[in-house]
Amino acid sequence: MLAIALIIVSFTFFQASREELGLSADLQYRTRVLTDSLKVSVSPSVLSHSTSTVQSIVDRIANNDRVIGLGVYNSDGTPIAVSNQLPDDISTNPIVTTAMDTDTPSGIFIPAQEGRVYIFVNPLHSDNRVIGALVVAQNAAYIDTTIWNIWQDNLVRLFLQLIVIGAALFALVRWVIFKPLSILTESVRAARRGETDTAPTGSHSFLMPLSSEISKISTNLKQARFAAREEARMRLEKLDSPWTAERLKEFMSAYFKNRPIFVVSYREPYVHSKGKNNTVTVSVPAGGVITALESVMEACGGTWIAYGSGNADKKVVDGDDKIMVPPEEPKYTLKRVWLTEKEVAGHYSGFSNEALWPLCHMAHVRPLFRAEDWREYRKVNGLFAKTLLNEIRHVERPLVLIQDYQLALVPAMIKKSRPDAQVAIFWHIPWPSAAQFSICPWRKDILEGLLGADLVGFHTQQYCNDFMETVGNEIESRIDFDHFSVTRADHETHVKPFPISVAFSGAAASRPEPDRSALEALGIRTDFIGLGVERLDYTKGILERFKGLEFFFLQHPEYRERFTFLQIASPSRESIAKYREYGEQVRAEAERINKEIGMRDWKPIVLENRNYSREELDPLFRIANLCLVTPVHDGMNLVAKEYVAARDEEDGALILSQFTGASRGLKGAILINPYSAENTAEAIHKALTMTPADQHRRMKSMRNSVRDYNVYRWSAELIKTLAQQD
Ligand code: ADQ
Repeated sequence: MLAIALIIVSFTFFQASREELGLSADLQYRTRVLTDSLKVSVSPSVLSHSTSTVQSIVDRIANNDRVIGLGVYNSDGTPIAVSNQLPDDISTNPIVTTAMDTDTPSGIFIPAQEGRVYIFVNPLHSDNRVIGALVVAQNAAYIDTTIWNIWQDNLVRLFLQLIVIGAALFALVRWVIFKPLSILTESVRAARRGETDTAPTGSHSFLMPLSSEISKISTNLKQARFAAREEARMRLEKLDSPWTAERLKEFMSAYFKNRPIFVVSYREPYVHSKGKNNTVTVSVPAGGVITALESVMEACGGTWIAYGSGNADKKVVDGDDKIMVPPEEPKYTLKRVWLTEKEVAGHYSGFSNEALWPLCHMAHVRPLFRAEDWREYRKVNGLFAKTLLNEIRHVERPLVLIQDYQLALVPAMIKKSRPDAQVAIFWHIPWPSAAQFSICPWRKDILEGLLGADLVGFHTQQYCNDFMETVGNEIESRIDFDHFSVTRADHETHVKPFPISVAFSGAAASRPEPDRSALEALGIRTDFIGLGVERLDYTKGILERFKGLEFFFLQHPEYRERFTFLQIASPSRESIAKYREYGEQVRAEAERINKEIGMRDWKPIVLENRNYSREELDPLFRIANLCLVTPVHDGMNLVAKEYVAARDEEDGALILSQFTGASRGLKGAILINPYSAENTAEAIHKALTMTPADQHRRMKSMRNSVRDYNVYRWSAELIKTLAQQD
C-alpha cells in the first residue's frame, strides 16, 4: 500500500508540474499576443500625448475577465493611463524599468491576495526608440486551482484505492490464509494432545502440501502413541522396567477404569500474579510437593484443590473457582480455595510452619505452639475438607490424595462424611521420634486426623516406624507390625513408605551442550562449578554448607579462582521472623566469606536469592561439577535426585547429607554429616579430584536408582496401595 501510494503521488507530481508548465506557457503566449496588438493602437496616442485615447483603450481592454489591469507608462515610468485594478506599485517594479532599459518584453508571476498574477511588460516604440511601456496584469490563479484539483482528484482516488486494496488484503489474509492456518494449527494441537482421529481439514489449496505433511506426522504420532501404550500395557506388571508418564496413564486406566483422582494440598501448582500494564503472569512456586505431584496430575488428569495465593488468582478462575492447567497445555483442573490473611497467618505461618515444621525436623529450632494458630489450623483444614466434599459429591468411591502436614486433619473429616472415599495422606517431611512428638499439645487430634485416612505414606521406613511408635504411645488402638497397620473403631489405616522421586525415566536424550550464558551473566568463569538449590530454609543447612566451603578454601588455596559455588536460594515463608533472620544470616555469611577468601574479581560464593524456572535450572544442573545437598534434616530431598537425573553424561558428583531421606537410596553419593565443616570440605575435595571412572560408576548407580523408582512409580504404588484398602 505504501508503494502504491508512492507511485500515485509521484505520478500526480509529474502530471501537476506538466499541467502548470502548459498553462503558464499558454498564459504567457496569450498575453504577449494581446500586448503586441495593443501596442499598435496605443503607441501613436502616447507619442501625441493623447491621454484620453490611451485611457479609453485601457478601460475597454481592462474590462475583460482574465485581464486584471492594464497600464501605459511613459519612458520615465510615469503612468499615462492605468486601469483601477492594476497594483499601484507596479510602475516602480524593476521589471518595468528593466524591460524599457533593455527594450525586451518580459513577464513575471507575482503572488497576490486572490491567487497568483502574471505581469507582462512590453516596451512601446516610435522610430525604434522606446517611448514607454504597456503593462498587463493577467489573472493566473486558475493555474493554481487547476493544479490543486489535480492533486485533490488523485488523492481521493488514492484513498479509495487504498481502502479497496486494504479490504481485499484483509479478506485475503482472514479467509484464505489466517482461517486455514488456524484450522491447521488447531488440528496439529489436537493431534499432539492425541484428542482427534481426523487429519487436518479445511486447508486452502496452497496449504495442502503442508497440511498433508502434518497429517502424516499426526498419523505417525498416533501410531507411536499406540505403540507406547501397548508397550506400557505389556510392561505394567514388570516393575523392573522404567515407569513413564504413558505407563502411569495406562496403569490408571487399566486398574482404575479412569476413576478420577483428587489431590488436596495447601500450596498450588500455578500462581497467577498481576504483572505490568494489567497483564497476568503465571509462575510455578519452588517446592518438593508441587514438583512431584505436577508430573502425576499431568499424566492422569483429575482435580487439584489448593489455596489460591496469587494476587491475580481470582481474576482467572471461572465461576466455580476453577481453571485448567498447565496454562500452555491444560491437562487437569485446579480448584482454588480462598483464605483470609488471618487464616493464612494462623494456619500456614503459625501452626504449620512455626509448630509442626520445627517439631518434625531436628534442626534445633523450637516449635511455637499457640492456641490461636491451632484454632486457625483446624478451621482451614475444615475449609479444605468442605471444598473437597463438595467436589466429590457425585463421584462414587473417589480416590483422594491429601498432601502434607498442613492438612493433617482433613482425612478424618472426609471419611466421616464419605466413608466410601479412598483416602491417602502423604507426609512429605520427616516424622519425629515419639518422645519428640509428645511435646505437641494437640498431638492426639493430629494423630486422629491422620488415622482417618486409609493409607498414611512417608518417605522412609524409619518415619513409618516412628509414626507407629508415636501412635502406640498416644492413641488407644490395635497396632499390627506385621502389616504395618493401625485399627481404631473398626477403621484400619495402613502405614507405608513411598520414597518420592522425580520424573526421570532414563530416556537417552542426546541434548545439545548446556547454555553457559547464565553463568557468564553472574560473572562465573572458573573451571569448576559447585551448585546448591533450595528454598531459604534453616533445615536445608545452607549456613553449614558455607562453613564447609570456607574450610575447603582455607585447606586448599590452590582452588581459589578455580572453583566457584553457586547457591540458588529462593525466598520462602518470609512472613515468619525465623525465616527472615535466616535469609539475612545466609546473605551476611556469603558476604563475609567472599570478603575473606575472594580475590580480584573472583568470589568463592555467588548467591542468587530468587526462584529459578525449570528451564533455567536444567543447564546449571548439567554444568555443575558437583552438587552440594546438605540439609540438617530433610524428608527426602528432590534436588539431589534432580541433579542426578540431569547428568546425561553420567559424570559429576553429588555430596549428600546423611540426614536426608534421599541418602537411603542414592548409594553413589558422597555422604556427609553437614554439622562437620571438615567433613564437608573433605567431600568437596574428593568430588573435585574424583577420577572420571569413579564419577561414572557412582552416577550410573544413582541414575539407575532414580530411574527405577521415579515419581511415576511413586504415584502408581501409592494409588495402587490406596485402591487395595477396603
Ligand atoms: P522441600 O522442602 O521444598 O520439599 P525439596 O525436596 O528439595 O524440598 O524440593 C524442592 C523443590 O523445589 C525441588 O524441585 C527444587 O528444584 C525446587 N526449588 C528449590 N529451590 C528453588 C529455586 N530457588 N528455584 C527453583 N526451584 C527451586 C518437601 C520436603 C522434602 C521432600 C519434598 C517432596 O521437605 O523433604 O523431598 O517435599 O516430598
